[in-house]
Amino acid sequence: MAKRKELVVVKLGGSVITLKDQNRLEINSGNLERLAKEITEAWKAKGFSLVVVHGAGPFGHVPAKKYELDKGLKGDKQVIGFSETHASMERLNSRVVDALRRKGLDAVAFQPSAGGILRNGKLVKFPVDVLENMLGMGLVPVAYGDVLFDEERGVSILSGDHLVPYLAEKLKAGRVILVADVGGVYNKDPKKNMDAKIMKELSRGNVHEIKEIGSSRGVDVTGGMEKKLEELLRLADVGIESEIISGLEPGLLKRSLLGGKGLGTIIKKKT
Ligand code: ATP
Ligand code: IP8
Repeated sequence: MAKRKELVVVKLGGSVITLKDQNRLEINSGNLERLAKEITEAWKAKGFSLVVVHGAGPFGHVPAKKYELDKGLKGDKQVIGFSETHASMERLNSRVVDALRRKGLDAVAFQPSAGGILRNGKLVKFPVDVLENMLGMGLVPVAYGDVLFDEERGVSILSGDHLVPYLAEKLKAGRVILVADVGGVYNKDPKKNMDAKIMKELSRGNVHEIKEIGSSRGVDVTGGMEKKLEELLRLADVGIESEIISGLEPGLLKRSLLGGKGLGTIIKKKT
């Protein structure tokens, strides 16, 4: 099998590809189509290996909250909720896969709950060997935040923000890019504070300069921007840098995929 090229892991945030802010169970098809086009154009121009992970927006966060899936298995309610939440995420996933395939990428749906296991919300098992084989063939696996079996809690939510650094580390990614509905991490929530300032670089050395960090306006059971940053700081600890950029600004993801840096917030190891 052909040796794979440098791996890029991209997360398409639920805040960009759905109407998360408005809590409406709808896809932002304008954003999704544009980002799918940018990804495909960059992939054709540069020829990297690629794993796409997407977030949930209301497709996952709303049913997960309704059935309290983030609180573990307590009864039949969570079993119904598991099925309902996963089905909703599959609907979103098939739209993402379709968008990428229509643009010309050989994208393939990758269901995290089929092979992943959590322990207290952290991945302890994931079929990375299957992903390796797919990447070796030139396929583009498209995974997502999902409901998983949890060895301690019965069920838990796997956030795309946890899956991205896990895969980046296991598959030794060269680049990790996350798109959100904001330009990066700010010192305060930019949606609530007009004077919020972007942090161009973040590490454990200056993270204390952030005055306010939280979630989006929409329902969110996985901790929003705060959890995202926590996960990416952990990834930086093992030497893998990442960048959060805006998915709303046309062309930015393509530039980033083509090697552009400093387009949002870089999360790196403390020097
Ligand atoms: P999903 O989890 O559905 O994939 P996402 O990863 O795209 O969503 P969120 O987790 O909703 O994105 O995080 C983005 C939101 O974080 C923004 O809409 C913004 O309002 C909010 N936020 C809160 N504090 C900050 C901050 N200090 N800097 C940047 N964004 C912040
Ligand atoms: O939006 C959450 O994934 P995220 C997944 O990447 C579910 O945090 C099912 C809520």
